[in-house]
Amino acid sequence: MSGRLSAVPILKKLFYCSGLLAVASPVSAEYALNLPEPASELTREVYDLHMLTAKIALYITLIVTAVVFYAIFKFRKSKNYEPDQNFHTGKFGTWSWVLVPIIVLGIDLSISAPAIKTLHLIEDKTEADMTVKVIGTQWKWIYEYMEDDVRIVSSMLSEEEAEKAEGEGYLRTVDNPLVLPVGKRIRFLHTATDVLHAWWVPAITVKKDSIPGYITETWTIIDKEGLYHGQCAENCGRGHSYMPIQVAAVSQAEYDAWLNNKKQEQLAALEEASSDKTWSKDELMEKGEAVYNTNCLACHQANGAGIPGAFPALKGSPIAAGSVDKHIEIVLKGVKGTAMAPWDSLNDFELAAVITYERNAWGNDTGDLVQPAAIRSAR
Ligand code: HEC
Ligand SMILES: [Cu+2]
Repeated sequence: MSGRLSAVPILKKLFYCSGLLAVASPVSAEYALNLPEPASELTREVYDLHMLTAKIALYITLIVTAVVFYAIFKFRKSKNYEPDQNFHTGKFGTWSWVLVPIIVLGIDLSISAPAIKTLHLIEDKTEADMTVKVIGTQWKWIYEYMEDDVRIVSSMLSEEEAEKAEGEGYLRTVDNPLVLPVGKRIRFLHTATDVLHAWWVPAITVKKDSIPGYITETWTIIDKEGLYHGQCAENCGRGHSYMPIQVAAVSQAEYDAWLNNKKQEQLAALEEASSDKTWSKDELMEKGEAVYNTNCLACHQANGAGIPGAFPALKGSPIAAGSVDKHIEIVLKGVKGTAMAPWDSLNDFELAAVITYERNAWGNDTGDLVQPAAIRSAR
């Protein structure tokens, strides 16, 4: 082994570490040394404030370090330096007690003046062009476009899906990004269904906690098209690190087309769900698996085995492989006081499908098919 350390791998590691600190991602080199580039007036203010304080802190560190090293060198013991016991009574000694606090206060004020301006901007309640309700829920995001009655669920892609999806990779990619138009004033209303979450997309807006039962508010006007990334920023349980955020900022025309498309899709899904059609086993199982993967997998796991002590197994469960009525009831109404929430926001078809799936997957070979009509009458 050579005794010399090669500097390159170490520098590389340091480089990645600084990137990790900045946005928890070693993959995007453009973020590696600083916060993400701001894409709105608001975040530019926050960014500038960060740069200002970082610069001031850097200068102070350099000055203090220089003084310390100078003192260590100049007044070292080998020179027989005699400490001045009356420093505090001299002119410089006396005035330094006044001057130092004045300098510190001056620095504080020169930071607080722009900070107050930024805080005012953050709390600016000018009327918005559109409102998006952002709901944190274990462990995904739900977005409701308040004016348009459009609702999307945004879940992280699994490792193999993310590899196929091309782009940002595992832990950074979701199935449905939040699509927003550029140049419009957007109001975000934050809330949560279970525990504290925090919707944090540093390039476009500030971070605010999502609190169950409360509404908090942020806003932005995005000024550049692009794909912006974020993360849940409030430790919300074991799936906390699996709540990435993707925001796709697009032109107004693209946004309108997307919204229209979504509306039609939702209308079609609603029609499908409320039709009296009898579905085949294959159709129910296919839809059921998709509904399960988006909504239930985080707790009951892909193999239906749950997590012992926290989330019950559905494979061989006395309910999922037992009485159909009991199964429908527990999924529709949830179990009070546990993490099992009511799933009545899913439509009849989705519920029928996921219940059929649970009753026939992982060796639960009940052969039962549940049709949307059964869900409708149980609601
Ligand atoms: C946040 C975690 C979580 C999610 C997500 C979740 N469940 Fe549950 N589920 C639980 C817990 C906890 C229980 C046990 C409740 C109790 O104590 O009776 C449970 C119980 C059940 C049971 C009864 C099993 C038994 O043997 O007691 C069924 C069936 C079930 N869930 C279906 C679903 C379906 C369908 C979905 C998705 C639409 C889902 N769950 C999503 C946490 C979850
Ligand atoms: Cu969270």
